[in-house]
Amino acid sequence: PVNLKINGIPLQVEKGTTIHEAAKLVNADIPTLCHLNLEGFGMVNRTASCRVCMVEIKNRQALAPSCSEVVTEGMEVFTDSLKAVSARRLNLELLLSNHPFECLTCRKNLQCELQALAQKLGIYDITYTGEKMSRPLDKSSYALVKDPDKCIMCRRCETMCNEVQTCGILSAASRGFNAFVGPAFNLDMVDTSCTFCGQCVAVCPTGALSEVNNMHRVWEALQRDDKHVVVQVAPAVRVAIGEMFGLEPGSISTGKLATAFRRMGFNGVFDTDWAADLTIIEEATELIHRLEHGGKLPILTSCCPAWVRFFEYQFPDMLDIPSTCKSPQIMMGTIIKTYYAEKMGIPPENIVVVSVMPCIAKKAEVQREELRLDGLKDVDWVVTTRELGYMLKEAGIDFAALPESDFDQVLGESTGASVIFGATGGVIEAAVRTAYEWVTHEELKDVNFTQLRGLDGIRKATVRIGDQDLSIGIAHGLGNARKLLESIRRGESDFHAIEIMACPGGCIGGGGQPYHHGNMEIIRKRQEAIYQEDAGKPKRKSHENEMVMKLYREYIGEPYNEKAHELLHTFYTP
Ligand code: HC0
Ligand code: SF4
Repeated sequence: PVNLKINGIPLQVEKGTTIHEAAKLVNADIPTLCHLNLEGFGMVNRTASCRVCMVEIKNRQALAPSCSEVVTEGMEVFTDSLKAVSARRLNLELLLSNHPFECLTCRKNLQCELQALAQKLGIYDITYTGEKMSRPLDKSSYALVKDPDKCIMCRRCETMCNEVQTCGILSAASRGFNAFVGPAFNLDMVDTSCTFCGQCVAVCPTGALSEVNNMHRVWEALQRDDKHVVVQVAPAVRVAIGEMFGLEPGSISTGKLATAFRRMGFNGVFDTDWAADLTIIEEATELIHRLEHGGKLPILTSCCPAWVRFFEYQFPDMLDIPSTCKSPQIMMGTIIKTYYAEKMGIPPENIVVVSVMPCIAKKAEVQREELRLDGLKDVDWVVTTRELGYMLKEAGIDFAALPESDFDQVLGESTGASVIFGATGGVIEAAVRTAYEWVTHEELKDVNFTQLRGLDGIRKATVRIGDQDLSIGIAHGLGNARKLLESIRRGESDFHAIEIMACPGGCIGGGGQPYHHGNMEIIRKRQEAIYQEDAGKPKRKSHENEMVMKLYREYIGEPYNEKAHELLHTFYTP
C-alpha cells in the first residue's frame, strides 16, 4: 500500500491507484471530461487530454493530470488549491473558446458534460476569443450525426470503437487546432464499416456524436388523418425510460408506456415482446432443424442489427451461419403490414409503423432494402428511448404519474421469454426454453437457466436437452464477438448456438438509452429489472404465447415453412 495526503487528509491506497481514484475516497470531486472507466465492461479511457483534472502536488513545480498520475509514497496532493482550480478553469475556457455556443438547440442540451462543468466552475465569460473551427456536419447515415465542431478530443469514442468494439472507425488525425476525430481519409460515416452500434454516442461527453433525429417524423405521421399510426416498444426500453422522469434506475414502466402511447395519439399500441416470442418460434425451429439435418453449426442469433453489419463487413466468408430470422422489430413491422392490415381492413400503405428502441442501429436496419414487402418498408421510423423521453416531455405528459394499461391485443401479448431479450444472454435462454420442450416433449419445470446470465463479456455454458448436451456461447460487445467468430473460423469452436449483442450489457446498454454517464450500476439495475419482469409473468415460454400461436393457425401454418420464410426470414450480403 501507498501512504499519501489529499487536501491534508491522510489515506492509504493500493499501489497503482491514480490520484483521481484516491481523491474519491476522501470525497474530493475532481472533474474530468475525457476520463471514463466503464467498470466491468472493459473500457477505460486514460488519454489525459482534457486537462480539467489538474491537481497540485507539494514540492512540484508543474501541475499533474490526476486521471493518469499514479500516487507515490509520501505524496501530498491539493485538489482544490487556487493554483489547481485556476488551471482547471483556464483549460476549460480554452476548450470553450473553440466550441460552438449552440447549447439551446444542441441534441445534448442539459445532458452535456462540458456544459455542466462550465456551470459548475462558474464560467460566465470567455477570456480567449479568436478563430473557431468550422467543419461540416456528417449526416450521411440513417443512424448517427457527427458534429466535429463540438468534439473536444477526449477520445472516448475512439477507445470505445477501437478497443471495445474493435471496429476501428474513429481515430484522431492532424495536430493542434486542426485536430479532429473521424474515419480514415475523413470518409462519410455511411461509407465506412461503422456498425452504427452507437456506443460512441453513449460515451461522447458533448453533442459531437448523436442519433439522427426522427422525432418530427413521428409527430408528422400522428397529425395525418389518412394514416393509421402504430407503435411498438422494445424490451429494454421499459426498464430505462423512467430514468428520464426521475424514477429510480431499474423501475419497470411497461404499463405506463402503453398509456403514454395512447395519449400521444397512436392508433395501435403494440409490444416488440410479442414479436420476440414469434422470433423464438422461428429461431428455435431453425436450431432444431440444423441439429437434426446436419445443418451448419453453431447457429448465431441475428436480431442485433449492429452485429449483423459487423459480421457482414468483418466475416463475409461466414454469412451462412447466422440465423436467417429477421429481428423482432422487423417481424413486428411485417406482421402489422400483412396480417394486422388484413384483419383491420386497412391497406398497408396507409399504415405507419413506429418503433421505440434502445438502439441507434435500428434506425439504419429499417432502411435495408431487403426488409421491405412490395417496396413498403416493414418499419417506417425508429426513435430511441431518449427520443421518446423528449417527445413525452414536449407533449407535457407526466410519465412518472401515468396510470398503467395493457397493450392492444392481437399483437400485445408476451411472455417472460421475450422480456429477457433485452439483456445479454436472454435471447438464447428464451430459445432454450422452447427448444427444450419441443425436443424432449417434456415440461420444462425450471425455466431459469442462470448459467446463461451475467455480465462477463464472453460466457460459455452447457444445457442438457434430452440426450444431447447443447454447448452455448454468449458474447456482448463486438470485440468479444470477434473473438468467438475467429475461433469458429479457425475450426476450434464446438458451440451449437451463440448469442451476440453488440452493446455492452445487451440492449439495456444500447446507444439510444438514457445516458448512464459512466455509472455502470445503472446497467446492472436495468438487468435486474429485466429478470424481475420475466419472473413476474404468468407465462415464461414463447410457445405459450396464445396470440403468436393463433398467427400460425390463422395465417402462416407451420413454423419455418415457405410462408414463414417469405415473411419472417432474411439474407445477408457482404
Ligand atoms: Fe433489442 Fe431486440 S432485444 S435487439 O436489444 O432480438 O434494440 O430491447 O428490440 O428487434 O425484441 C434492441 C431490445 C430489441 C429486436 C427484441 C431482438
Ligand atoms: Fe464505432 Fe459503433 Fe460508433 Fe460506429 S457507431 S463509430 S462502430 S462505436
